[in-house]
Amino acid sequence: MDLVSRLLAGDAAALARAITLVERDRPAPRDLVAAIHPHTGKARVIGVTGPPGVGKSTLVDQLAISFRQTHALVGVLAVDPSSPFTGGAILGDRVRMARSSADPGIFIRSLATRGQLGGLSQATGDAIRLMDASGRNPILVETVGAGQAEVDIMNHAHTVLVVLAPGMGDDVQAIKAGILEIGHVFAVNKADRDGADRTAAELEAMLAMAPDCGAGGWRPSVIRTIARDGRGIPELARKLDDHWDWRQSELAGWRRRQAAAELSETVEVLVGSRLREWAVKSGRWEEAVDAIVGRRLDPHRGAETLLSHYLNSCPGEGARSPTGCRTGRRRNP
Ligand SMILES: Nc1nc2c(ncn2[C@@H]2O[C@H](COP(=O)(O)OP(=O)(O)OP(=O)(O)O)[C@@H](O)[C@H]2O)c(=O)[nH]1
Ligand SMILES: [Mg+2]
Repeated sequence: MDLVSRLLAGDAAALARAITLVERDRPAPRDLVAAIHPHTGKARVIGVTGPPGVGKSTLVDQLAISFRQTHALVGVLAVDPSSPFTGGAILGDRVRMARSSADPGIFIRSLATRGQLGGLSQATGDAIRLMDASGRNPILVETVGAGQAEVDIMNHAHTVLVVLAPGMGDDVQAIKAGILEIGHVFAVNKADRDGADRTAAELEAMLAMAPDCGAGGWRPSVIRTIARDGRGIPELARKLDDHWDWRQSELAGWRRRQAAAELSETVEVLVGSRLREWAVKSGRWEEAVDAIVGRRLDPHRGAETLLSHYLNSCPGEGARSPTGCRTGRRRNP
């Protein structure tokens, strides 16, 4: 049986192999992604994010075990935008996801930065699709805070769980506003430590100030957990279920927003890389760099100039013959 059929049948080795392909090869192996796409859209995706070391992996381990009581196959994806190597992430998360690792019904995988950050979010989307097509549901996606990259990655999730812990140096206000805006459910983990009540109270106060999401809007709530011994996990799982139930009421809208965000990201990466490739091969890249260094051109005008040269000289065949198109047909005026 070929890779796609084995993957669709739920085979874990085929899934692992396919994820390696979408992680390693950017742009993604298009035939693979195209073949599985019709079989996706079934899984519930839960994003888990927050500052380093707050206990995200320990919490994901607990949640995965908890979901296994009602689901045959669960997926876990640990995405690390900060490290260029997968090794560390896999090792660390395997240790902290000890119980899940021992359960063959839970598929765990790490993804790390290969090249551009935008590429990582795309690879995350592809890895989620592969897990979805192979019957993993729900899929838990952990990512560690790195600004825009993590926000992009969390776009793939129906529900975003933000994890904080007491004693993270300062107080909740020190945390970037961006991370609070994307959260639907908040966990104050390490509730066994001093300061958990204060962290939770500050968080609740900040969330209370945030504008309501409108009629039928979802109000984020704060759950205290001790991931290390499982306390608070049933309450957290219930709150995640509540959000999933709420999400059903506007699932079609969410799907369109998610698809548009992913298409937009893909277009940016695709067009950017094609333009750069053409400019380098045609020598215009070096010309533009020289002009910027010589103060004859600013970077914005430089990019615009490259784009207009590209559009004028490459009638739809930029990728196939990046240099040959200079003598090719002119684009329709
Ligand atoms: N005291 C206490 N320690 C915890 C709790 N949950 C996790 N830890 C510990 O906190 C440390 C970090 O846990 P992880 O689950 O790896 O945290 P993480 O957020 O996934 O870390 P990164 O992925 O590296 O950002 C580990 O030593 C855990 O054992 C908890 O509820 N209480
Ligand atoms: Mg972790």
